[in-house]
Amino acid sequence: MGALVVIGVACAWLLLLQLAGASHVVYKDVETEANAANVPPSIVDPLLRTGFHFQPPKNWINDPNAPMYYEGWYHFFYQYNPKGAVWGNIVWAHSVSRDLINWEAIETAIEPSIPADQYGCWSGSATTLPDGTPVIMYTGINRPDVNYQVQNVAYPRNRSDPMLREWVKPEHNPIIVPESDINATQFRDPTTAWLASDGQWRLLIGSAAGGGARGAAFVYRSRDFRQWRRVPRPLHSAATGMWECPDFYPAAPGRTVGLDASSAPGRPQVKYVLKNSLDLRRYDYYTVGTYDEKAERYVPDDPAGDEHHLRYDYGNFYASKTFYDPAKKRRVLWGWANESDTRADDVAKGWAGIQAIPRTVWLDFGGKQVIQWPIEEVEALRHQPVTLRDTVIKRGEHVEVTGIQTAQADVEVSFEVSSLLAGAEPLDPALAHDAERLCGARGADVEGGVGPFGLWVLASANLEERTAVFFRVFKAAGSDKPVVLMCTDPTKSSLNPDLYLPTFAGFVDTDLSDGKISLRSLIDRSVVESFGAGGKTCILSRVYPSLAVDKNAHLYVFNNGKADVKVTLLTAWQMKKPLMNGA
Ligand code: DQQ
Repeated sequence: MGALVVIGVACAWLLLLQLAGASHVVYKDVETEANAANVPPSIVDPLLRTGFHFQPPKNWINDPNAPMYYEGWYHFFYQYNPKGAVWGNIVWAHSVSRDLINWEAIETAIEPSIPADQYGCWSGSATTLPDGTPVIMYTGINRPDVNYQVQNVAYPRNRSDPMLREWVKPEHNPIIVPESDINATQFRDPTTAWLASDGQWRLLIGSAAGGGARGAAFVYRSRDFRQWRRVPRPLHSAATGMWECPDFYPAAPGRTVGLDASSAPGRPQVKYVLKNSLDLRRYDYYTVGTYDEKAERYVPDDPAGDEHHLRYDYGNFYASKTFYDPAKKRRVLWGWANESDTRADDVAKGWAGIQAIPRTVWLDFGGKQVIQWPIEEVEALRHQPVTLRDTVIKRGEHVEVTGIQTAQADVEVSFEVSSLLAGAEPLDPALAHDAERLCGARGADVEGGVGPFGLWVLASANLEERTAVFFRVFKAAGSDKPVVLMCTDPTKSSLNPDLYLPTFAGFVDTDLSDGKISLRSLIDRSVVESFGAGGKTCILSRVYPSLAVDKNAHLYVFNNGKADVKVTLLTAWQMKKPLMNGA
């Protein structure tokens, strides 16, 4: 049987090669091209293309790079393949905006051009020097055979151009090279630098230690932004595997006002967030803790934090990066959301990857976790609001929200639940720490006590297709605190059987003491980006409906729990399309 399969595959290859030869077409990647022919029509439907999420007109994008504010303009750079819809040929594409929502694409900022980056210009960050000059530090690949990584800088050619169109790489690049005890293929993604109390710069580089077993953020120190020295011990390290794209920033618990990284060292009451993008799992994890400047160490408040794995987003969100926005005194988070269909689909679509809506981030009152909320500017896209008020949804019922098109919408809803603990289903101790498995086992259609209740978005008229975003309340043995789970269940989001449709879930840190919980979902054709309990738990999910497209997309509130749920207020807006890089 196995042999037959092998022979079959070999024959198919030969046939494809013959076909390629016969038509005198040279296919670089025969398999990809062949698979592209089998792509179901719905995937390539331009009506599944997102509209108000950041993206270029075509091709592949990944990590956000060096977001910054300069002379009245927001600058956003990103990893981009100018030649296709798969990862490769990476350059730094560059867009500018006045409001983080309407974007204009300008010249490529950084592309391979010097020995220190000739095989790749990978991720990095921007730092504003005391005289106002922005400087970019990024990872360059300088060897063809292996991904040998060094760090380079680039400066604007003309500081009086607020668009910062041209970037110059000084002769002294690379400015940081891996020492012999560092694995040079795991040494990348420099953070924004900050000025410590001793007047010297610090920055972090993502890496691995212990033969790759530990993730590590190495600290580098400099007086002049030119000569950098590594501090022997990493700022922090944990047994998780390689850390990509570290991010490290100060925040004052309970204050939505952001802090510039250079203004905070040594200030009392300031906590720090350390984020890493975990290469092994492709998720962004963070801890909250203390930065001990003298010891050059970061200590998470929760000693088990590195394993507990708080995530910015429990869905499809990676390689994120924050920046301090001096214009609005806030810290803003960008994150990349990859597609979740196949590589062949991406080739057929001609595009792959979007950025999540930028989020304002701050620390909750207790300093335990990051709270995230879509930047206020996105609200300028809202129009035609419709509302639902004081509507009780009984066991097994659903209510449609009508009056607007909801394929591109912003929905805010407040729920009220009664008989909390009495009605809640028991929490299986085996799943008590695994939100994703719990949600997989107790999905949107499995009746519970309190919940599942929430939204069906991108739903078809007869509900054959629907993506559920919902809460479910559990009662843990021996505890009088409810355990609240938030999930996105896309298992019914498309009739197309070949899609990768993972269920995403996270716990919500709330005791539901007033019985109230809120949900906001930004729906943009093939993305559903949701914020539970005012931004305590966030889930971004990519879905590709085949029926619930454009005018055929519906929105419902549902309750599959035994206990009644009241929608105290739901407001849904249609979303206008912003200027999006000419797309
Ligand atoms: N993507 C970049 C790397 C980074 C990874 C390359 C994370 O610099 O580590 O495109 O997605």
